[in-house]
Amino acid sequence: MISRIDLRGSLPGDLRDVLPRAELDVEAALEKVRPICEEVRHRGAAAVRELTARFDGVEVESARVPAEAITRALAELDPAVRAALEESIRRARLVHRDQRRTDTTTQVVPGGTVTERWVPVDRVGLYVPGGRAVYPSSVVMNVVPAQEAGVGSLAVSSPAQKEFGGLPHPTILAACALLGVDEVYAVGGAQAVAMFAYGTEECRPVAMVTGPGNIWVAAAKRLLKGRIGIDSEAGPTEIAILADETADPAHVAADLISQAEHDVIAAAVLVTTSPELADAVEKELPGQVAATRHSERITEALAGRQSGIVLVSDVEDGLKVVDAYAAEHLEIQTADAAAVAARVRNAGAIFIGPYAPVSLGDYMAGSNHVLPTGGCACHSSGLSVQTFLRGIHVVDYSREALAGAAPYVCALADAEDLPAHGAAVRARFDWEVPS
Ligand code: HSO
Ligand code: ZN
Repeated sequence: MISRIDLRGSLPGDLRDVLPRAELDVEAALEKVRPICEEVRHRGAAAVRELTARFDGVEVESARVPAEAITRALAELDPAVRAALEESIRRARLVHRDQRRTDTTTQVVPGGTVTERWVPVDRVGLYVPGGRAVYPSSVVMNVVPAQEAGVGSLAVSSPAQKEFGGLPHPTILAACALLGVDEVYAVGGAQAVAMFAYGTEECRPVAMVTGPGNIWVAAAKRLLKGRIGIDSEAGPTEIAILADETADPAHVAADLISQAEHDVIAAAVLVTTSPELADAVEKELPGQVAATRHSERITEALAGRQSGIVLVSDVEDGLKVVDAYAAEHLEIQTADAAAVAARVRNAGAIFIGPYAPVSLGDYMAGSNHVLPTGGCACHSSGLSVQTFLRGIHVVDYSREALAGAAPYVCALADAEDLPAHGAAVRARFDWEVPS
């Protein structure tokens, strides 16, 4: 059901070559997505409507979801789901509120200061997928940091669903209502990203698009990046678990299965120092998989070459392996888990010990579940308030402070053969500053 890689003994030079990982070829989708974006750019709302009819099989008069539909979706939401979403929002707000930045002012020299002023992005478009994966929790995880950052204008777009009369999925609408988002569009795929980037008669252009999506959405974001800011590209979800003999195999198996549930290309990787645990987890998997609803999808994900059990000699080597893998989610289920976790360098999020499964983080820990995948955790972080802020450097120098800097500016400008740079400084002193 799941393959094994034995790395006991010495570790290979480049661990990334031997570790399981799926690849998503976004590049190949770019050419298909380009004409779609061009259509929206040149023909606006009419093109969006036609593309919705073509790709989603729904004729809609307007892409904008009426306010009554959003209110109705909330009124009809299952009370248990409503309570859970409210609690998820509350916890996420607590964490993200604490991420707010305060401006810093540094006095570089007397009379010369640099302030870093944090300014939220003015307007953000959030894409919410609507196919097999309808995740109101992802609406929470995108909207909360944007709101806590102070983003003034937030629009959501999610595919028009035939079975819901051309509206996005009602749980998505209800989540928007709970979060106070009233600008929602029933548009999916690349055309949604293009609508946000270029704007249409119905939707003002945004400065930034975030949110997960399929390969077409990822390709459109890559194509339009620069015109708009984007979050990092979301690939298939991943869980890595670093465990020793103290871990409970039933928990380890359940956690691997929980993320394999997302997709046939989701990755579940166990890195363990204990062959006995590896055996026990392998024994657990079939029964647990058989007992769950999406067993087919999970079986394919676990059997895929992106998943596996990696045996290592000790926790030291285990840390090297998980750092090389740089998982989106990393659970540490070892003795002294907090101390081991503190030594991890690369992971989107770390879950410590037996009572912090990834599914807690998916919904209710307060942490964000939009995290770097595909090894990007070695250079990027998950979504946070910071994602929606820009740090503007504000430079304030007096005449005296500039006079002190002038010779240095001139020397470096000359060294770079840019004498006009130096001249711009000297002009302020009637050439009294020596060059
Ligand atoms: N594990 C996913 C997020 C999610 N799980 C949404 C359930 N719903 C990526 O972090
Ligand atoms: Zn999940």
